Amino acid sequence: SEGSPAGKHVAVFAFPFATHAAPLLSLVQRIAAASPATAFSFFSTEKSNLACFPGGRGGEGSECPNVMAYDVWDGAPEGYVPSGTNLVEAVEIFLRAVPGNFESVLEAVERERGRKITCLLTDGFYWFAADMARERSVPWVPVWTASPCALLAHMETDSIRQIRGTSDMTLDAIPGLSTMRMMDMIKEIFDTTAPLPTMVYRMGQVLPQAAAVVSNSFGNMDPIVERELRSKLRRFLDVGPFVLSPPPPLSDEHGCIPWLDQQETASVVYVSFGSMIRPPPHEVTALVNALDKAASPFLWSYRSDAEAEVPQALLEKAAAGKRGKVVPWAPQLHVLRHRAVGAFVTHCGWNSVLESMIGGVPMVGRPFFGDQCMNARAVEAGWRIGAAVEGGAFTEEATAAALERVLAGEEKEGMRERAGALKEKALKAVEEPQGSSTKNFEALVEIVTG
Ligand code: U2F
Repeated sequence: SEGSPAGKHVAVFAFPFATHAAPLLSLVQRIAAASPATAFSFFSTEKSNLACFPGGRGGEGSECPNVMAYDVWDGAPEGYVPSGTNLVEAVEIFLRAVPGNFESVLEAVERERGRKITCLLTDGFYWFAADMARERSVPWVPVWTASPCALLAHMETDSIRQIRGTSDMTLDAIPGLSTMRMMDMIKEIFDTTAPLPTMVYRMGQVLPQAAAVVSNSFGNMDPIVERELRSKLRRFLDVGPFVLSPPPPLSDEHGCIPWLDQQETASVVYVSFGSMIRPPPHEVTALVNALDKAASPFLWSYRSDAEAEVPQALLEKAAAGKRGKVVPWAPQLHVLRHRAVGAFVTHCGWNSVLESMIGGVPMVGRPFFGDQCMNARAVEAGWRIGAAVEGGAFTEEATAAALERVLAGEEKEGMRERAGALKEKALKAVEEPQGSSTKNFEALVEIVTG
């Protein structure tokens, strides 16, 4: 046990899928560094903890000695073999085990560390933490990892469900979402039965009980959305972009940066679809042809696996004329901050959108699921720092048109200027002592450890 039972003890509940646990842990490590006397217990599944804590379990001798990792059950019955890459199935199995899996380990950890918990810091999804925190009379602080406009949509689900209209009708009646069309809404909002949609619905209902909701965004990024969230939540603390505090060290095993060094300023199209998505082959072909037509050099982070090799056409085009480079993984933040990059073809995952803003790079959006459609719409019609591919999928014509708008058309200068302005705002928010993210982080540390 770690001495004084009066000492502070923060329990952290991670969501062990997609890009959720790692950003939460990096935030926790920052809070832990600011409050060395507070104990932090980080709960996730064994698989997720192995990825997050490559050097062991944290604790004594690690970078953050006051953060320790603990495994919770992933919900899979003994001998269960996951059916390949079906993420939804794994999530649904996990959701059947909450909150019991967290509760049982939490009680054991409180005994082991000799301290009752004094705060519950969780992934934003975990609606059940509202009750757990109330029963223990401790503050609940959920962390939202996607876009603020998606968070607002979850909180406005009841109103959105009542709207009747065509798919291209805008949500004028809902402040903060008036540039969004019905077709941009997160599909889960309209599903009242499946486990994931049920989870985000409950979340939207209980978030107003939280002591504060933390967001991976920065002040004045989306003023009306922020105003609405402030009016609905007890505290809305935007402390992002998380990735700038501190920025990751450059690791460039495929030589992306030296290759970019040889390219002209704002000439290269960077292509990536995040950590989970691989567009279907016919869309890859359409994008390859559109890039060819634009005659732009390109850097493509192509996720392939045993079933889907990198398409031959892509490799040939890349080799011909040395105009393209295809890599399995790129140091994305550093790539987007490189002067040679002129556009980003993206699925509009929230981290990618933020990183593009940090680089001041306009986007071509091809969203796939979840919050991505809202993000793509905000990029095109809200911030006006990019173009969505018409029709919602890569065809040669629609992709060439979107690339043209971003790289050569008359809107190009305006897009670059607005992207540059957002970049300045993001950097000021985190880098300056009076920046909004700096101040909000101080407030967060006080709520969590004070
Ligand atoms: C889910 O998003 P993803 O994880 O699929 O995509 P992003 O939010 O854009 O995050 C991808 C991260 O991976 C990094 C990149 C981002 O930080 O810099 N990366 C890289 O470093 N190198 C590469 O070659 C490719 C990617 C979900 F699908 C979204 O809808 C949500 O918005 C998001 C946040 O909850 O999670």
